[in-house]
Amino acid sequence: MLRIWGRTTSSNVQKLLWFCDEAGIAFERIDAGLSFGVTRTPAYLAMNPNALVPTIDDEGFILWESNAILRYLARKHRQLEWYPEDLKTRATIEQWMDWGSTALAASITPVVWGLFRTPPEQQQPEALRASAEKATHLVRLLDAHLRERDWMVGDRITLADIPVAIQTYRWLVMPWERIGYNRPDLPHAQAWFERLARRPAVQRVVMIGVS
Ligand SMILES: N[C@@H](CCC(=O)N[C@@H](CS)C(=O)NCC(=O)O)C(=O)O
Repeated sequence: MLRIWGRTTSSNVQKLLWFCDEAGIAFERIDAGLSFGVTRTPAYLAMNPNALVPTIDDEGFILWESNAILRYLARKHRQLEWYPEDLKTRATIEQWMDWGSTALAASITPVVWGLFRTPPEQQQPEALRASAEKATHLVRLLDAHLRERDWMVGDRITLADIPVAIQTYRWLVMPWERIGYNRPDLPHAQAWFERLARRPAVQRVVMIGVS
C-alpha cells in the first residue's frame, strides 16, 4: 500500500491527502515533521535527504516533492480528468501548481511561521505585514484569473486547483488582525474557494485551521 510521511498540518502533505481522498487512493500515513520529528532519522534521510515532508513509498518506489507526487499519482491511477494529457492543458496546470507552491506559498508561509511557530516576543509584525501585502497582491492576480471561470484550468477541478487552494485558504483564515493587517475581500477568489469548500475532501483535509 502507498505510504505517506508527513504531518496533517503541512500544506504540502495536504495536497496528497486531498488528492488521495478525491481519487479513492488507499494509503497509510505516518506522522513526521516539526514536533513529530522522524525527518532527521537516518532511515528517513535515506529516503528524502531534504529532511522535509511529504515523502511517499509506493510499493518500494520512493518519491518526494509534493507536486511531482501529485502528478505521479494522477498518472498511475489514470485520474486523467485531474491531469489531462493534452499538452497545453497539462502545461497550464503545471504552471499554476508551480505558482501556488512557489510564489504564493513564499508569501504565506512566513506568516504561518511568524504567527504560529515563533514566540510572541520574537514576532516581527512589520515583516509579516510585508508578507501579507505580497500575498494579497498575488491573490488579486488569482481573483482576476477567476473572474470569468469557475476552476483554475478548463471547466472542472484539476491538479491546478490543489496547491493554489491550500494557500488561498490560509490567506482567507489567517488571523490578520494580530499583525494589524486588513485583508481585503476578493470576491472571485473567495467564490472559487467556496465552491471547493463544498467538497468533503477539502473539509476533511484543508479546512482544519492553520497551526
Ligand atoms: N518543495 C517541497 C517542500 C517541502 C516542505 O517545505 N515541507 C515542509 C512542510 S510544508 C517541511 O517539511 N517543513 C519541516 C517540517 O515539517 O519538519 C514539496 O513541495 O514537497
